Amino acid sequence: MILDCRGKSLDLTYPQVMGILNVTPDSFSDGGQFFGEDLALKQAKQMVADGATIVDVGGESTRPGAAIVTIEEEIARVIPVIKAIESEVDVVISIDTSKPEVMRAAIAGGAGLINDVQALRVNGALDTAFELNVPVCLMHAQGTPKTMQDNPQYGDVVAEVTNFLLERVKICEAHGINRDKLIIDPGFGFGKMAKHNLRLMKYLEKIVQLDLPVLVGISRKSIIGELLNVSVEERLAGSLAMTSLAVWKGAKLIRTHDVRETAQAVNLSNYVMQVEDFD
Ligand code: 8Y7
Repeated sequence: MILDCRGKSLDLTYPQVMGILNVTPDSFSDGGQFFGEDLALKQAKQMVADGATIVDVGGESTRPGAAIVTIEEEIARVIPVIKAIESEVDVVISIDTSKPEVMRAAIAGGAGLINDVQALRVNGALDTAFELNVPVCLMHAQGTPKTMQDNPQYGDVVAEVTNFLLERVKICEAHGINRDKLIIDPGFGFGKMAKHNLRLMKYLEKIVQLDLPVLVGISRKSIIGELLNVSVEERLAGSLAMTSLAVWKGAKLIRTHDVRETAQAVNLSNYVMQVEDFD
């Protein structure tokens, strides 16, 4: 399956690695480290050298309790970075935003994919995504970043997340967005307790069975810290373990801070999956 990202094609026959490039001064695990154009460009180049085929540029922190960012501020943060990457690096640029205005500016600046943790639920986002005609990742989230981890409740988390994604896919299609433009994501950590995240991973094939490419973002997330009792700097091994499971279950995109190590885990998992039983 080939995704057309505004002239750059993304081959999802094999799982691909999406590198995280936060251009926020307050990001959760790399707070401010890559704030600024030069550092961002350097980081993007390194991620591509390490095996990323997508760079996910985000200017609004989605961590619980993060400050609200205005449209103007978000555009001012991400557009110079997107333009710099577009002119110097051969990679699909993804824009991590829920704001239609930021989507427009980012795609005009050279991004080829929209990563929306709100699954196009913000006013005007559906129409904007249709007009821009680029692939969109629809992610499940319960609640808003500010309060989502307070006390998330589910009956059957796998069924509820699956139904939500199915519903968003139908709404996108009703708005003219072609199915071949859609990626789906269970949204690990977005309004989910450890037990919900674990269940979603165990039954990830239920989401894969919707027959759309599945993206998984679990890199350094608090579920790993909670279950292994490790700080954010010590979550790489746990993140890689979860990556291998996700790939084994059929995920086609892995979003990560640690591209080199994740690409190795993805490749090795993929080697196992490629084994022919009679050779
Ligand atoms: C995800 C994401 C974040 C994820 C997708 C973090 C922007 C929190 N997580 N996008 N964004 N999926 N598609 O810890 O899981 O990276 S932000």
